[in-house]
Amino acid sequence: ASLVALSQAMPKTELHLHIEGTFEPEQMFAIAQRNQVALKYDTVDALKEAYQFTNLQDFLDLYYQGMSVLLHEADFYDLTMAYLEKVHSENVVHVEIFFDPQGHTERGIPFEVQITGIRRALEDAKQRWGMTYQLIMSFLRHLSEDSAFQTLEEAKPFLNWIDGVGLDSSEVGHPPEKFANVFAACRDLGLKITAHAGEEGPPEYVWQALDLIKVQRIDHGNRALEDDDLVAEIAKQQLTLTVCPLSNLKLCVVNDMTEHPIRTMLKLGLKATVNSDDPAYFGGYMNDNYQALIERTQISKQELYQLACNGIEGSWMSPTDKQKHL
Ligand code: ES4
Ligand code: ZN
Repeated sequence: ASLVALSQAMPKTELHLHIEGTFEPEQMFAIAQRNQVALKYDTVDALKEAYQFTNLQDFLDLYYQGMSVLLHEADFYDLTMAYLEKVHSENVVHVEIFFDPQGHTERGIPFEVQITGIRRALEDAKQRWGMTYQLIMSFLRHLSEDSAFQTLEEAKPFLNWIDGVGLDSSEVGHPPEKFANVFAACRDLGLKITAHAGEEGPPEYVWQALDLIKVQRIDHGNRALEDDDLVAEIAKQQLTLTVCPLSNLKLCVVNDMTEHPIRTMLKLGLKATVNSDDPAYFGGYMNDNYQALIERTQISKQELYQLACNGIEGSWMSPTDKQKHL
């Protein structure tokens, strides 16, 4: 069979996925209409034409605009269910989903509305298909640590539903050290910890994620490769990197897919995985990310298998779920 067919057939995990980044333009217009809110673009095509980014911030500006039409529990349910149906069809058996509570509470949408809708879809997918999941709330790093603490307070009634905490949004100028105290509080509550690091930010930010945030994995991590000691430390700790090939291309973290460092990461002994990040904005879901690597790099069958295995091993699923999927 072709490598593409093989990659499509493999059972896969998604460990780096922002649920608000799965908002397809068609669904965005439908929900905007039923909520009677206006979008800045007149048509689906006009919106899609705006999806040309030169850096992370270009994208984030549109991402926050898009999510602003989400008002009700049913909106969060519909968004999440559309994503889960899509990746179920791609043989994704386990998902770890980020949501950005502050992107919604700042607009007056209660934490409870968000998490109830997202979780109901995840539970339905589990019932229907045996899909397993973890739910990760992410702090917006362009906001203050106080705002993150406030969000943690709002999350407390729902801690049974929250598996981990992440750190996302505009990286440069907002190093992990800014959030050292709130992540210490999260660790004390028994939450698992991850952070975006080394997407646009320097190796120093990845060091801070390790040493100050004490991450259990790293989201992206591309720029860690600039520092040999850092590579050695990530390998020593066996930290998983949740790498996002199409995201890296769209946000110009790499200039061309042929230059994507994911195979280098594997050769250096790093536990790289393939993920889609914000698939509605970056031109593809899980299988598209594998296909891009297959078509544009010299990736082997062995490496594809390694990436999928790293996804199972690096996931936060329970040992029982791991048994089930192996
Ligand atoms: C994100 Cl690609 C990426 N990087 C940082 N923060 C994000 N939030 C949503 N997608
Ligand atoms: Zn991300």
